Amino acid sequence: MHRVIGERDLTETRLDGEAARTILRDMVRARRFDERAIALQRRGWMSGYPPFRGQEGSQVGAAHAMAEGDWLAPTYRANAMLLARGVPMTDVLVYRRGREEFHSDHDVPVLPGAVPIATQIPHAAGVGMAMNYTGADDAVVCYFGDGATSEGDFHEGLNFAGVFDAPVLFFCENNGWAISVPEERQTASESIAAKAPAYGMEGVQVDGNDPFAVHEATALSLERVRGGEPVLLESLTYRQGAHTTADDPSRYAPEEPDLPAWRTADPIERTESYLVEQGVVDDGFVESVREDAGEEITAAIEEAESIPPAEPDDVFDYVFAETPRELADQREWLRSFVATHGDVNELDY
Ligand SMILES: Cc1ncc(C[n+]2csc(CCOP(=O)(O)OP(=O)(O)O)c2C)c(N)n1
Ligand SMILES: [Mg+2]
Repeated sequence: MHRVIGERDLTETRLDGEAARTILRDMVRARRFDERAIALQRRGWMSGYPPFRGQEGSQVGAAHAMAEGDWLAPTYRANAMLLARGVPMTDVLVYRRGREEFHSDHDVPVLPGAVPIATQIPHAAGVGMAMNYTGADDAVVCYFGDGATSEGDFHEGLNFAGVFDAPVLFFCENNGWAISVPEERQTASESIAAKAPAYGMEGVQVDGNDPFAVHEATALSLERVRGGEPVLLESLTYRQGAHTTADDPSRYAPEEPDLPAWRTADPIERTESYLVEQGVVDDGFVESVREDAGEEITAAIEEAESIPPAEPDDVFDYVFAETPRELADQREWLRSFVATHGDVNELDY
């Protein structure tokens, strides 16, 4: 029913030393971004941030297996994928500060990160169906978490994609948690990949902390997808940090999770030691990438600070063509709040 692609020797993949170095570089770059973003949130620079620490191998490995024209339908957690695809750091930061549009004019095909869980899954099926109508040879990678598989949208999206042969890779990053709900409470299925045959698809599991295995599994799946056969790929990894900066996992997550070590081990340390052993990188590689990434982030923060923050009124736009009465009333209320308090951040949620 499903294959497990475990620890991959580079020789078993289509990657050469240069490609492997790029993957490790993007993992380290993403980690540095994540660390700085958390620090920025702590000093009130943005209202909330969802860290992806521990998931870099899974996200970067998958991103590098995509072709240039492939669409990504991400969530709030997929920022390492966005960065590895080529979205500038400034754009990710500006989005986190409330602006819905990208600031730069990059041409990476990516939908806005979905915060309502699983809503991007039927969207991705629709994008894939549109590709079939236009005859495009592109594919869609739909990223979602383990928790999203309990939503009706998961069923609807996979069902449509299966019936209409939409070129979509359903990339489920199983990080062990949906906020405080552990994966064993998420489903009674033997795995998430095991659900695939119910939609007429192949289901695949991959060791999500091995970026080369993820790259290989994603590349193989995308070949099938481009032939009109959607795939459900489950990447097994672990959320090392909090759900968001508003969460305290010490209240529910055990210090020693009851999962195999390969699930919870650090993907960067593992990849670095493997590549050092293979003679593909030297000892100083990670440190020098960290330094460069630090400079890149500092410049991105400066640029983001020069962009005007979102207007509170923005949250009322873009949903309805004509604003309904209740929403108009709420907008009036918010406008008068801002007029008297000077700042929306004074709101007590
Ligand atoms: C429709 C909907 N219901 C509930 C929530 C609240 N919520 C935010 S994140 C989350 C858990 C999602 O878990 P998972 O899909 O595993 O993604 P992860 O956060 O682990 O990346 C929930 C329930 C939401 N955002 N949208
Ligand atoms: Mg999860």
